[in-house]
Amino acid sequence: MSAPTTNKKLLDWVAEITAMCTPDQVVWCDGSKEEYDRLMGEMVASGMAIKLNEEKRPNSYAFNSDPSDVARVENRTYIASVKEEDAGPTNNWIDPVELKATMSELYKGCMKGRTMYVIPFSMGPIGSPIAKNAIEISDSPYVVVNMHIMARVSTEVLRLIEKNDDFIPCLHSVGAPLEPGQEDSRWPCAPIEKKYIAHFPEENLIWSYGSGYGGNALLGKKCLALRIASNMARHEGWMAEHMLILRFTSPEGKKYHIAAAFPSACGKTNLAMLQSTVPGWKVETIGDDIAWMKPGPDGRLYAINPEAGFFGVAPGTSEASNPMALASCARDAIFTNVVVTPDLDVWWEDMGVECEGGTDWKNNPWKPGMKDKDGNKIKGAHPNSRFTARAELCPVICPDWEDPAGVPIDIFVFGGKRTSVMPLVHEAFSFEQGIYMGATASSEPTAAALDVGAKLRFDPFAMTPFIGYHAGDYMQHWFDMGETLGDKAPRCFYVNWFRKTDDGKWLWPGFGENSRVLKWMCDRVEGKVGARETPIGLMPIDGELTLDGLDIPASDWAELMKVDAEAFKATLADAKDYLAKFGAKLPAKMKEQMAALEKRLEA
Ligand code: OXD
Ligand code: MN
Repeated sequence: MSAPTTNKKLLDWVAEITAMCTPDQVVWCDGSKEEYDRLMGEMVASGMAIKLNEEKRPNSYAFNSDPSDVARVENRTYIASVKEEDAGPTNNWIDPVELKATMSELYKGCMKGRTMYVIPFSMGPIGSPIAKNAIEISDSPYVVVNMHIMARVSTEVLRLIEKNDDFIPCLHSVGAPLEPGQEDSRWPCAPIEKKYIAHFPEENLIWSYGSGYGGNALLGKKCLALRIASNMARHEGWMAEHMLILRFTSPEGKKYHIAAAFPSACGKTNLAMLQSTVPGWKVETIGDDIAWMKPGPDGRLYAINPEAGFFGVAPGTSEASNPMALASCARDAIFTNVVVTPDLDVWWEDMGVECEGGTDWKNNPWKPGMKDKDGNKIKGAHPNSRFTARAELCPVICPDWEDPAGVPIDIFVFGGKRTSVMPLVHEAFSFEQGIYMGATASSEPTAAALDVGAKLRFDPFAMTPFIGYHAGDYMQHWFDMGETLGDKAPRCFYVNWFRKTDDGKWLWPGFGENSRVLKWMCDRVEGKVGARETPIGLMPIDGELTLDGLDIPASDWAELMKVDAEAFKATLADAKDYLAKFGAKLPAKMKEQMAALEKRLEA
């Protein structure tokens, strides 16, 4: 196939990788439907993909991964900056020369017997001033079809690369060369000790080897849009964050844009697609995972969703928890590691519908309630099984979610999962205190008995595995952005949907009712409601966060809004311990925030 571009930099790179990886053939992708259908047809024929029931799940396919290749591999993920101190304490580091030598050995001949796909893609609407052009080279047709949904794959990107002579190179191989006559496995991949997810921040280069799953292989997502982009953003004066973006519109038509960061398992996708219970107010989704934000000409912060699809966790997604996510994958979707039912539809745990059985994620016959030899229940779907769904199919997608200029962010929300201590909502006194809130976002260790008494798990800005440089410098970048934005900076709030009574009952109904909390935030921005000052921040005045129609006893509300200074002192002590690991790179402003909080808690 002749190359559909004249860009020398790109042609040279493709030639270099072809010579190193020695694929049987090179295919340049164009992102067309014809390409998608052809690759899916080939994967169905090879047994890698299952075509689902056209009536029930039109144009959709299911895949099962190798049981060893089911999630992001953080302990095999590297930031290979020239200096170790630039990777910081939250990243694994290897010297880039050494890592390139190791990986070049692995890449040598690694695509033998396979096709090498060259995938031109844009993160963000093609041509947007906030978007980035990139090329992923991959020997996985599964990666190509997923990239069709998750990014904008198009030959238009080649035209932009020709114009700007600039792209981010992303190299991926499943790391499983085929000898002549050797039968392929259903899901080729390399053993864990040969997997590498490598980032070279000084070169804006990504090299991934050995895994075909999710963020390890769809390199536009975590590798480019977060790790590499966060590093580019700090040098270029913008922000790449692990945040959902939503629009919340009042009955009068006033639009508020909210970006929110939560660690995993805190309902980020659910909040992005929330069905508001506040009369007349509606939520529209702009993104469910990543926000790229740049100051606009008016000095406000404008956000785009760099992705084009959702790579959502399937288990727990139901009509009750997130009907909009279910609707997004009603057709044209890819499912990985779920149950395939005898009528060729999909099922997963907590989908809210009965299942008589089918083929489980390990490709074995499966029935609900089945137990393994030790008496443990066998799950049909892997807990990290996923749907890949086109954002445009989400019934509540915002009509201008692809506006290249982005949307102006009014509100930042941070949060974590705490069954005690942290109230339902509080607002920062200032943007700088908001940064402290984001930097100390934390969850309790899981309820396992072994964890009782263990310290909080901190996940600053839900970015721990995704900051592509030193996390102390990353916090400083937040303060620098605060200075740039001045009084145009978004207002900052911290929420906790997960408070429980001493006897284990949820204090807050959550889900759609969370819209009441969002409405209070918008009322604060609008200056429509006051707030009471507490040592930790500003909190709702009783009656101003509407509870109409909810059956919440006054005592539960008091508990949800309680600020226990002693308990907060313990949380602050944990935060100090955690932040100590950033050493000299911990911003002075962070220390100021801690000292000020300590003083308010003592008062
Ligand atoms: C994701 C994650 O898959 O954050 O989005 O792990
Ligand atoms: Mn994520």
